[in-house]
Amino acid sequence: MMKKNIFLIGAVACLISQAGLQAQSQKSRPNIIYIMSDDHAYQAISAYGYGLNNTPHIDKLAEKGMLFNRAFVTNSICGPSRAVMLTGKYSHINGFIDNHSTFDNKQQTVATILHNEGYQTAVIGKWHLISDPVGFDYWNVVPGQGEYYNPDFIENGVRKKVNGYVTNITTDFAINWLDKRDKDKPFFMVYQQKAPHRNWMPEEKYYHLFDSTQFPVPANYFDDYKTRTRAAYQQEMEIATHMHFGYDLKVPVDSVLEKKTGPGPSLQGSLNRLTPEQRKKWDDAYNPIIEQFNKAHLSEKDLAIWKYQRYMKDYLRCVQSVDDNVGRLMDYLKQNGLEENTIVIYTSDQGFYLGEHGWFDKRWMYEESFRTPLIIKWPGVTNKKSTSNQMVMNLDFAETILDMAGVKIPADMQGKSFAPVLKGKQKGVFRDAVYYHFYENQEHKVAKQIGVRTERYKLIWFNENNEWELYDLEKDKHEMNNVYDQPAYKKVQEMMMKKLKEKKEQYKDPVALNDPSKKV
Ligand code: SGN
Ligand code: CA
Repeated sequence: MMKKNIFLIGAVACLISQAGLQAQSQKSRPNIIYIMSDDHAYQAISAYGYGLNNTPHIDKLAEKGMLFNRAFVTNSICGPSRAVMLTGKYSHINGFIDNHSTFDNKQQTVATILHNEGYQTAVIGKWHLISDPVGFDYWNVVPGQGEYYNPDFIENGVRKKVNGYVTNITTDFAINWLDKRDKDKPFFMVYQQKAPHRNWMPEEKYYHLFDSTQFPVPANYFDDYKTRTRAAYQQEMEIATHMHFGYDLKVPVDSVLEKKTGPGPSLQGSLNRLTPEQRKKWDDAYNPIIEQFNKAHLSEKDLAIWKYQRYMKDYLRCVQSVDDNVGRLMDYLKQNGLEENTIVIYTSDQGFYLGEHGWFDKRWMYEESFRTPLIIKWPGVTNKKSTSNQMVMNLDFAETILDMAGVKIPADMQGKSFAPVLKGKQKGVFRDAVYYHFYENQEHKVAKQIGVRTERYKLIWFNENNEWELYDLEKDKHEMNNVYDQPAYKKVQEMMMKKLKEKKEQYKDPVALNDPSKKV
């Protein structure tokens, strides 16, 4: 009897301590906030050192963590990038190849895995994958691209209009969810801003930020695309030629000027969402700009520069609200004792052109759109103020997140965890080359392209045109001089061709690589 009792007491004690251990390990598992803004160029984060604007809150993440100088996307456009991040698989495997695809939401994602592992999961803000989010306990997303003012949100399937400015509202929802969550479980929150995506409608309080700023015009703003292939001449993403006066620049003009660019999409739909009070403030801010413009009668070159300045002001004003809201979210963590056990990742769905090559938008394998900002704060693990030049990809995000959460990475994911880089324990090169495949030649007429980048070189095949470009990034970091077929680069070209084939095979891309000697 005595023996039996001791046994029972022992068994109960053991169960209690096991439960205790489990609870403890649940608690000690890190929370993860994945922040992804839409079209946020690394040039527009002050921690990257371009001197265009000040983003103190995003910079603070870099001060407390690691900033990546070479983070790349596999396919530089919204939906595809999001699908890659969720699945850890290239577009040809996860099935979401361009913005016209629909995400197969029955497939494995980082969210479903973490959810099954006991994490509370939420996605808030931009989604853009067409099918409903799966794997999230809570979702509250904007339909499609979303609107800046008084936007619609779909909360767990129910659509409603919410008053206010989208960047702030997204954060309100995020904080609200954090507040109401089950505090005994770790959380994974995907917080995705619509800003600073086109049509760049700033928040009222920033209507006059940068009023007196003249942004430096990039040295290759008037790029003539000499040495480049047909793709560079076919695109429709030049600030000077393809931006629309009313829609993009907020200055509706007379027919003569608009004839050149076409009237473009209307801003009216977005303006109609404004309340009379909001509309008055908008008009008070933009009418003087319209008046000044109409008086100025700018020459063609001055007009191109004026457009650049106009674009930069509104784009960077939208970024300012993004930064403020990163600050709000970080304040919440601090005030609620979550700062030390929450990993914060800041990134964008791709990079963006701020006038380089004369462009806005993304899509190309050139650095500005191929690269994306990436800053990770992993308290107690990542050294403060550290930077990394290792080549990492959005293909690695799911794997890295799982690794940081202490969860096994499924073998069918195609990237790899760069946690060793974050821990300062990476020995040697993390990855020798990055493989790229862009499929969508529609809006902005950017040719389809496939390519590979190593530490020093980049080879791009424009598959529809069957034309090639090769860059020596050490000598030509702005990719102005295509050296493909130049005798001095014969060996490099061969090496890069081999690399392209190797990577295409490694990632099981079914595309057939054509014979480079055959011109279309
Ligand atoms: C919209 C924009 C394009 C932009 C795509 C894709 N046009 O269609 O300029 O390239 O989104 O952006 S707009 O007239 O609707 O503003 S993405 O970030 O969603 O991929
Ligand atoms: Ca985007």
